Amino acid sequence: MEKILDNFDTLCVDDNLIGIKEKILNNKRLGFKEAEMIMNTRDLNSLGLLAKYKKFSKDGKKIYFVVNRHINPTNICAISCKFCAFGQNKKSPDAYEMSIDHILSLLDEELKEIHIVGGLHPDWKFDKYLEIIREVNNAIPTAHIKAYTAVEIDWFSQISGYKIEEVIVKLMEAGVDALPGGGAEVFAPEVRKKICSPKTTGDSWLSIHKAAHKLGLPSNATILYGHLESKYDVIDHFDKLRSLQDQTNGFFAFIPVLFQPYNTRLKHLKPFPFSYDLKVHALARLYLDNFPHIKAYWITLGEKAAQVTFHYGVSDADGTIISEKIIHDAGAKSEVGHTRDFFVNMIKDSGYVPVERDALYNELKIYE
Ligand code: V47
Repeated sequence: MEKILDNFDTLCVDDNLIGIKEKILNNKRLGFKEAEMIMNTRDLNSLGLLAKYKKFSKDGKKIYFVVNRHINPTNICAISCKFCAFGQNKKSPDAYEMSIDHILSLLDEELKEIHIVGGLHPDWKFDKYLEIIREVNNAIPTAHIKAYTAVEIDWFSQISGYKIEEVIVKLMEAGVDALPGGGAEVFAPEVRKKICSPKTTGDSWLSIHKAAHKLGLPSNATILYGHLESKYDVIDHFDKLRSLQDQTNGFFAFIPVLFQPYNTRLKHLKPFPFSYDLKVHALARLYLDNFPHIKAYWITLGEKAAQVTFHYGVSDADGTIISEKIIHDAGAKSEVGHTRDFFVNMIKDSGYVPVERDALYNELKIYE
Protein backbone atom coordinates (compact mmCIF):
# COMPACT_ATOMS: atom_id res chain seq x y z
CA MET A 1 0.00 0.00 0.00
CA GLU A 2 2.93 2.35 0.76
CA LYS A 3 3.64 2.06 -2.99
CA ILE A 4 0.86 4.54 -3.64
CA LEU A 5 3.08 7.23 -2.17
CA ASP A 6 6.46 5.92 -3.45
CA ASN A 7 7.07 8.72 -5.98
CA PHE A 8 5.01 11.28 -4.15
CA ASP A 9 7.78 13.79 -3.37
CA THR A 10 9.03 13.75 -6.96
CA LEU A 11 5.64 14.28 -8.52
CA CYS A 12 4.05 16.61 -5.97
CA VAL A 13 4.30 20.32 -6.79
CA ASP A 14 2.88 21.55 -3.46
CA ASP A 15 5.39 21.50 -0.59
CA ASN A 16 2.59 21.77 1.94
CA LEU A 17 1.22 18.41 0.78
CA ILE A 18 4.66 16.82 1.21
CA GLY A 19 4.56 17.85 4.88
CA ILE A 20 1.02 16.52 5.22
CA LYS A 21 2.09 13.21 3.64
CA GLU A 22 4.53 12.63 6.52
CA LYS A 23 1.72 13.05 9.03
CA ILE A 24 -0.52 10.67 7.12
CA LEU A 25 2.21 8.03 6.80
CA ASN A 26 2.76 8.29 10.56
CA ASN A 27 -0.96 8.06 11.25
CA LYS A 28 -0.99 11.52 12.85
CA ARG A 29 -4.14 13.56 12.97
CA LEU A 30 -4.52 16.60 10.71
CA GLY A 31 -5.23 19.97 12.31
CA PHE A 32 -6.96 23.12 11.11
CA LYS A 33 -3.82 24.48 9.45
CA GLU A 34 -3.23 21.38 7.34
CA ALA A 35 -6.91 21.28 6.41
CA GLU A 36 -6.61 24.86 5.19
CA MET A 37 -3.55 23.90 3.11
CA ILE A 38 -5.54 21.07 1.55
CA MET A 39 -8.42 23.38 0.67
CA ASN A 40 -5.90 25.78 -0.92
CA THR A 41 -3.82 23.27 -2.87
CA ARG A 42 -3.60 23.35 -6.64
CA ASP A 43 -2.07 19.89 -6.88
CA LEU A 44 -5.26 17.87 -7.00
CA ASN A 45 -3.65 14.65 -8.19
CA SER A 46 -1.26 14.59 -5.24
CA LEU A 47 -4.12 15.32 -2.86
CA GLY A 48 -6.03 12.45 -4.44
CA LEU A 49 -3.10 10.11 -3.76
CA LEU A 50 -3.04 11.08 -0.08
CA ALA A 51 -6.77 10.48 0.26
CA LYS A 52 -6.49 7.24 -1.68
CA TYR A 53 -3.70 6.07 0.66
CA LYS A 54 -5.95 6.74 3.65
CA LYS A 55 -8.90 5.00 2.01
CA PHE A 56 -6.75 1.96 1.06
CA SER A 57 -5.46 1.70 4.64
CA LYS A 58 -9.06 1.28 5.81
CA ASP A 59 -10.67 -0.96 3.21
CA GLY A 60 -8.24 -1.54 0.35
CA LYS A 61 -9.82 -1.50 -3.09
CA LYS A 62 -13.35 -2.15 -1.85
CA ILE A 63 -16.10 0.31 -2.73
CA TYR A 64 -19.41 -0.39 -1.05
CA PHE A 65 -22.94 0.03 -2.39
CA VAL A 66 -26.42 -0.98 -1.24
CA VAL A 67 -29.67 -1.99 -2.91
CA ASN A 68 -31.83 0.70 -1.37
CA ARG A 69 -34.85 2.88 -1.98
CA HIS A 70 -35.64 6.43 -0.91
CA ILE A 71 -39.17 7.14 0.24
CA ASN A 72 -40.40 10.66 1.07
CA PRO A 73 -43.86 10.20 2.63
CA THR A 74 -44.78 13.90 2.33
CA ASN A 75 -43.25 17.09 0.99
CA ILE A 76 -45.50 19.32 3.10
CA CYS A 77 -43.21 21.17 5.44
CA ALA A 78 -43.81 23.62 8.26
CA ILE A 79 -40.48 25.36 7.61
CA SER A 80 -39.02 26.74 4.44
CA CYS A 81 -35.27 26.45 3.97
CA LYS A 82 -33.81 28.68 1.29
CA PHE A 83 -31.76 25.86 -0.24
CA CYS A 84 -34.71 23.48 -0.52
CA ALA A 85 -37.00 23.02 -3.54
CA PHE A 86 -38.73 19.93 -2.12
CA GLY A 87 -40.69 21.33 0.85
CA GLN A 88 -44.14 22.73 0.04
CA ASN A 89 -46.83 24.68 1.75
CA LYS A 90 -50.03 22.68 2.44
CA LYS A 91 -51.91 24.70 -0.18
CA SER A 92 -49.29 24.29 -2.93
CA PRO A 93 -50.54 22.39 -6.02
CA ASP A 94 -47.34 20.31 -5.76
CA ALA A 95 -47.95 19.28 -2.14
CA TYR A 96 -48.49 15.54 -1.57
CA GLU A 97 -49.06 13.01 1.22
CA MET A 98 -48.52 9.30 0.62
CA SER A 99 -50.97 6.82 2.11
CA ILE A 100 -49.58 3.80 3.93
CA ASP A 101 -50.79 1.62 1.01
CA HIS A 102 -48.87 3.80 -1.41
CA ILE A 103 -45.71 3.53 0.69
CA LEU A 104 -46.07 -0.26 0.94
CA SER A 105 -46.56 -0.52 -2.82
CA LEU A 106 -43.02 0.90 -3.27
CA LEU A 107 -41.37 -1.96 -1.37
CA ASP A 108 -39.94 -5.27 -2.50
CA GLU A 109 -37.92 -8.10 -1.00
CA GLU A 110 -34.75 -7.15 -2.89
CA LEU A 111 -34.29 -4.02 -0.80
CA LYS A 112 -31.63 -4.10 1.90
CA GLU A 113 -32.05 -0.51 3.07
CA ILE A 114 -35.10 1.74 3.09
CA HIS A 115 -34.28 5.43 3.52
CA ILE A 116 -37.28 7.42 4.75
CA VAL A 117 -37.20 11.21 5.18
CA GLY A 118 -39.67 13.96 4.40
CA GLY A 119 -41.31 17.22 5.37
CA LEU A 120 -42.27 18.41 8.85
CA HIS A 121 -45.99 18.03 8.25
CA PRO A 122 -47.90 20.62 10.32
CA ASP A 123 -50.86 18.24 10.93
CA TRP A 124 -49.28 14.80 11.22
CA LYS A 125 -48.80 13.48 14.74
CA PHE A 126 -45.65 11.66 15.85
CA ASP A 127 -47.80 8.47 15.80
CA LYS A 128 -48.24 8.79 12.04
CA TYR A 129 -44.48 8.87 11.51
CA LEU A 130 -44.12 5.83 13.82
CA GLU A 131 -46.89 3.97 11.98
CA ILE A 132 -45.00 4.41 8.69
CA ILE A 133 -41.94 2.75 10.22
CA ARG A 134 -43.95 -0.10 11.79
CA GLU A 135 -45.78 -0.86 8.55
CA VAL A 136 -42.61 -0.80 6.45
CA ASN A 137 -40.85 -2.98 9.00
CA ASN A 138 -43.70 -5.52 9.01
CA ALA A 139 -43.83 -5.59 5.21
CA ILE A 140 -40.07 -6.13 4.61
CA PRO A 141 -38.47 -7.29 7.87
CA THR A 142 -35.30 -8.28 5.98
CA ALA A 143 -34.48 -4.66 5.07
CA HIS A 144 -32.93 -2.16 7.46
CA ILE A 145 -34.77 1.11 7.93
CA LYS A 146 -32.69 4.31 7.92
CA ALA A 147 -35.19 6.97 8.77
CA TYR A 148 -35.79 10.53 9.88
CA THR A 149 -33.12 13.20 10.14
CA ALA A 150 -32.20 15.00 13.35
CA VAL A 151 -34.38 17.88 12.13
CA GLU A 152 -37.40 15.56 12.01
CA ILE A 153 -36.51 14.10 15.42
CA ASP A 154 -36.35 17.62 16.84
CA TRP A 155 -39.79 18.29 15.30
CA PHE A 156 -41.25 15.01 16.68
CA SER A 157 -40.06 16.06 20.13
CA GLN A 158 -41.76 19.45 19.77
CA ILE A 159 -45.09 18.06 18.52
CA SER A 160 -45.26 15.12 20.93
CA GLY A 161 -43.80 16.63 24.09
CA TYR A 162 -41.44 13.65 24.40
CA LYS A 163 -37.78 14.28 25.17
CA ILE A 164 -35.33 13.65 22.31
CA GLU A 165 -34.19 10.40 23.95
CA GLU A 166 -37.81 9.21 24.28
CA VAL A 167 -38.47 9.98 20.61
CA ILE A 168 -35.38 8.00 19.60
CA VAL A 169 -36.35 5.01 21.74
CA LYS A 170 -39.86 4.97 20.22
CA LEU A 171 -38.40 5.12 16.71
CA MET A 172 -36.08 2.21 17.53
CA GLU A 173 -38.98 0.21 18.97
CA ALA A 174 -40.95 0.86 15.77
CA GLY A 175 -38.08 -0.50 13.65
CA VAL A 176 -35.62 2.27 12.84
CA ASP A 177 -32.11 0.74 12.50
CA ALA A 178 -30.08 3.88 11.71
CA LEU A 179 -30.46 7.62 11.23
CA PRO A 180 -29.63 9.30 7.92
CA GLY A 181 -27.16 12.17 7.95
CA GLY A 182 -29.42 14.88 6.56
CA GLY A 183 -30.20 18.20 8.17
CA ALA A 184 -26.61 18.94 9.22
CA GLU A 185 -26.22 21.44 6.35
CA VAL A 186 -23.38 23.64 7.67
CA PHE A 187 -22.97 24.02 11.44
CA ALA A 188 -21.55 27.58 11.21
CA PRO A 189 -24.37 29.64 12.78
CA GLU A 190 -24.02 32.66 10.45
CA VAL A 191 -24.32 30.58 7.29
CA ARG A 192 -27.01 28.39 8.78
CA LYS A 193 -29.05 31.48 9.57
CA LYS A 194 -28.79 32.58 5.94
CA ILE A 195 -29.77 29.26 4.35
CA CYS A 196 -32.13 27.56 6.79
CA SER A 197 -33.28 29.69 9.67
CA PRO A 198 -35.20 28.76 11.88
CA LYS A 199 -34.24 25.10 11.55
CA THR A 200 -32.62 22.93 14.26
CA THR A 201 -29.29 24.49 15.21
CA GLY A 202 -25.96 22.84 14.47
CA ASP A 203 -25.49 22.15 18.18
CA SER A 204 -28.90 20.47 18.40
CA TRP A 205 -28.13 18.34 15.34
CA LEU A 206 -24.94 17.17 17.05
CA SER A 207 -26.62 16.52 20.38
CA ILE A 208 -29.42 14.49 18.73
CA HIS A 209 -26.85 12.26 16.98
CA LYS A 210 -24.94 11.97 20.25
CA ALA A 211 -28.13 10.85 22.01
CA ALA A 212 -28.86 8.34 19.23
CA HIS A 213 -25.36 6.86 19.43
CA LYS A 214 -25.62 6.57 23.22
CA LEU A 215 -28.87 4.64 22.78
CA GLY A 216 -27.16 2.28 20.32
CA LEU A 217 -28.58 3.79 17.13
CA PRO A 218 -25.86 4.42 14.50
CA SER A 219 -26.08 7.26 12.00
CA ASN A 220 -24.51 9.10 9.10
CA ALA A 221 -23.48 12.73 8.81
CA THR A 222 -23.63 15.17 5.90
CA ILE A 223 -22.45 18.61 4.90
CA LEU A 224 -24.40 20.67 2.38
CA TYR A 225 -21.62 22.45 0.46
CA GLY A 226 -21.31 24.71 -2.57
CA HIS A 227 -23.42 27.69 -1.46
CA LEU A 228 -22.45 30.43 1.02
CA GLU A 229 -19.97 28.52 3.17
CA SER A 230 -16.29 29.39 3.43
CA LYS A 231 -13.42 26.91 3.51
CA TYR A 232 -13.16 27.68 7.21
CA ASP A 233 -16.83 26.66 7.71
CA VAL A 234 -16.16 23.34 5.98
CA ILE A 235 -13.18 22.60 8.22
CA ASP A 236 -15.07 23.69 11.33
CA HIS A 237 -17.95 21.36 10.34
CA PHE A 238 -15.51 18.45 9.94
CA ASP A 239 -13.86 19.27 13.25
CA LYS A 240 -17.15 19.15 15.16
CA LEU A 241 -18.05 15.80 13.59
CA ARG A 242 -14.62 14.34 14.32
CA SER A 243 -14.89 15.37 17.98
CA LEU A 244 -18.33 13.79 18.32
CA GLN A 245 -17.15 10.59 16.64
CA ASP A 246 -14.24 10.46 19.13
CA GLN A 247 -16.80 10.44 21.91
CA THR A 248 -19.39 8.02 20.51
CA ASN A 249 -18.01 6.10 17.50
CA GLY A 250 -21.58 5.97 16.22
CA PHE A 251 -21.15 7.34 12.69
CA PHE A 252 -20.83 4.99 9.71
CA ALA A 253 -20.42 7.39 6.83
CA PHE A 254 -19.86 11.02 6.03
CA ILE A 255 -21.62 12.35 2.94
CA PRO A 256 -20.76 15.62 1.20
CA VAL A 257 -23.98 16.85 -0.47
CA LEU A 258 -23.41 19.31 -3.32
CA PHE A 259 -25.96 22.13 -3.35
CA GLN A 260 -28.30 22.19 -6.39
CA PRO A 261 -29.71 25.67 -6.96
CA TYR A 262 -32.63 25.25 -9.39
CA ASN A 263 -36.04 26.22 -8.01
CA THR A 264 -34.54 27.40 -4.71
CA ARG A 265 -34.23 30.85 -3.15
CA LEU A 266 -30.45 30.56 -3.56
CA LYS A 267 -30.59 30.00 -7.31
CA HIS A 268 -28.57 33.16 -7.97
CA LEU A 269 -25.42 31.59 -6.46
CA LYS A 270 -22.60 30.78 -8.85
CA PRO A 271 -21.41 27.15 -8.98
CA PHE A 272 -18.03 26.28 -7.46
CA PRO A 273 -15.36 24.61 -9.66
CA PHE A 274 -15.12 20.81 -9.72
CA SER A 275 -11.78 21.06 -7.91
CA TYR A 276 -13.77 22.16 -4.84
CA ASP A 277 -15.85 18.94 -4.86
CA LEU A 278 -12.67 16.89 -5.04
CA LYS A 279 -11.06 18.83 -2.20
CA VAL A 280 -14.12 18.47 0.04
CA HIS A 281 -14.20 14.68 -0.51
CA ALA A 282 -10.43 14.25 -0.10
CA LEU A 283 -10.31 16.46 2.99
CA ALA A 284 -13.25 14.52 4.45
CA ARG A 285 -11.26 11.26 4.10
CA LEU A 286 -8.09 12.76 5.55
CA TYR A 287 -9.58 14.85 8.36
CA LEU A 288 -12.37 12.50 9.45
CA ASP A 289 -9.86 9.76 10.24
CA ASN A 290 -12.30 8.15 12.68
CA PHE A 291 -15.17 7.80 10.16
CA PRO A 292 -15.30 4.34 8.56
CA HIS A 293 -16.62 5.64 5.21
CA ILE A 294 -16.84 8.66 2.97
CA LYS A 295 -19.80 8.40 0.63
CA ALA A 296 -20.09 9.82 -2.90
CA TYR A 297 -23.65 11.06 -3.23
CA TRP A 298 -23.90 10.45 -6.96
CA ILE A 299 -27.35 12.05 -7.02
CA THR A 300 -25.81 15.51 -6.46
CA LEU A 301 -22.37 14.94 -8.00
CA GLY A 302 -23.63 13.18 -11.10
CA GLU A 303 -22.53 9.65 -11.91
CA LYS A 304 -19.30 10.56 -13.73
CA ALA A 305 -18.01 12.95 -11.08
CA ALA A 306 -18.91 10.39 -8.39
CA GLN A 307 -16.63 7.90 -10.17
CA VAL A 308 -13.78 10.41 -10.00
CA THR A 309 -14.24 10.83 -6.23
CA PHE A 310 -13.47 7.10 -5.84
CA HIS A 311 -9.87 8.27 -6.47
CA TYR A 312 -10.22 10.98 -3.80
CA GLY A 313 -10.84 8.90 -0.70
CA VAL A 314 -14.42 7.74 -1.22
CA SER A 315 -15.27 4.17 -0.16
CA ASP A 316 -19.05 4.14 -0.57
CA ALA A 317 -21.25 4.78 -3.60
CA ASP A 318 -24.60 4.90 -1.72
CA GLY A 319 -27.01 2.79 -3.73
CA THR A 320 -29.79 2.17 -6.20
CA ILE A 321 -32.15 4.74 -4.55
CA ILE A 322 -34.73 3.95 -7.30
CA SER A 323 -36.61 7.24 -7.08
CA GLU A 324 -34.89 10.33 -5.71
CA LYS A 325 -37.02 13.43 -5.35
CA ILE A 326 -35.54 15.97 -2.88
CA ILE A 327 -32.48 16.83 -4.97
CA HIS A 328 -34.18 16.37 -8.34
CA ASP A 329 -36.75 18.98 -7.39
CA ALA A 330 -33.71 21.29 -7.21
CA GLY A 331 -32.50 20.35 -10.69
CA ALA A 332 -30.08 17.44 -10.17
CA LYS A 333 -28.93 16.14 -13.57
CA SER A 334 -28.25 12.56 -12.48
CA GLU A 335 -30.72 9.73 -13.02
CA VAL A 336 -33.26 9.28 -10.19
CA GLY A 337 -32.10 5.72 -9.58
CA HIS A 338 -29.92 2.89 -10.90
CA THR A 339 -29.75 -0.91 -10.94
CA ARG A 340 -27.42 -3.15 -8.93
CA ASP A 341 -25.57 -3.95 -12.20
CA PHE A 342 -24.95 -0.26 -12.78
CA PHE A 343 -23.03 -0.01 -9.49
CA VAL A 344 -21.07 -3.21 -10.08
CA ASN A 345 -19.96 -1.91 -13.50
CA MET A 346 -19.36 1.66 -12.35
CA ILE A 347 -17.12 0.55 -9.48
CA LYS A 348 -15.25 -2.06 -11.55
CA ASP A 349 -14.79 0.47 -14.33
CA SER A 350 -12.91 2.70 -11.87
CA GLY A 351 -10.51 -0.11 -10.93
CA TYR A 352 -12.12 -0.96 -7.59
CA VAL A 353 -13.85 -4.03 -6.13
CA PRO A 354 -17.64 -3.62 -5.73
CA VAL A 355 -19.00 -4.84 -2.39
CA GLU A 356 -22.74 -5.03 -1.87
CA ARG A 357 -23.58 -4.14 1.73
CA ASP A 358 -26.57 -3.69 3.98
CA ALA A 359 -27.41 -0.48 5.86
CA LEU A 360 -25.10 -1.46 8.73
CA TYR A 361 -22.17 -2.10 6.37
CA ASN A 362 -22.31 -5.89 6.69
CA GLU A 363 -20.79 -7.28 3.48
CA LEU A 364 -23.36 -9.25 1.46
CA LYS A 365 -21.45 -9.98 -1.74
CA ILE A 366 -17.99 -9.19 -3.09
CA TYR A 367 -17.89 -8.88 -6.90
CA GLU A 368 -14.25 -9.93 -7.54
O1 V47 B 1 -30.10 17.67 4.59
C1 V47 B 1 -32.06 19.63 0.22
C2 V47 B 1 -30.19 18.18 1.12
C3 V47 B 1 -30.35 16.52 2.49
C4 V47 B 1 -31.01 20.42 -1.49
O2 V47 B 1 -27.56 9.32 5.43
C5 V47 B 1 -30.19 19.49 -0.87
O3 V47 B 1 -27.11 7.87 3.89
C6 V47 B 1 -28.56 19.81 -2.43
O4 V47 B 1 -29.41 13.66 4.03
N1 V47 B 1 -29.30 20.76 -3.05
C7 V47 B 1 -30.94 15.22 2.64
N2 V47 B 1 -28.98 19.19 -1.33
C8 V47 B 1 -30.06 14.19 1.90
C9 V47 B 1 -29.42 13.32 2.90
C10 V47 B 1 -28.83 12.05 2.54
C11 V47 B 1 -28.68 11.69 1.23
C12 V47 B 1 -28.13 10.48 0.91
C13 V47 B 1 -27.74 9.61 1.89
C14 V47 B 1 -27.90 9.95 3.20
C15 V47 B 1 -27.50 9.00 4.25
C16 V47 B 1 -28.46 11.17 3.54
O5 V47 B 1 -30.74 16.95 1.22
C17 V47 B 1 -30.70 17.68 3.36
C18 V47 B 1 -30.14 18.78 2.51
O6 V47 B 1 -28.80 18.99 2.86
N3 V47 B 1 -30.85 19.06 0.18
N4 V47 B 1 -32.16 20.49 -0.80
C19 V47 B 1 -30.50 21.09 -2.62
N5 V47 B 1 -31.20 22.03 -3.23
